[in-house]
Amino acid sequence: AYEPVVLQITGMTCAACAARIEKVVGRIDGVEEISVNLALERATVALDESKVPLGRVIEKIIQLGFGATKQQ
Ligand code: 9UX
Repeated sequence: AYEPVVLQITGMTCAACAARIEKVVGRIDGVEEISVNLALERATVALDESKVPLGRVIEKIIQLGFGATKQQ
């Protein structure tokens, strides 16, 4: 299990947005688990950064039309 990273996600307007992010990001090799919370505008991602850097996950979410930044 990998330490989860929390991302702030902007631009989600319906529940299907969250499901779409979960589906696409969840298919990336190296992503162990992703859970998107629409109300909190937050994604929790457990990933193996030796397989997929966090930046690639963020880029993928942006490609889908959302904003994504690592939460500090
Ligand atoms: Mo809802 Mo989101 O109709 O990408 S799926 S707005």
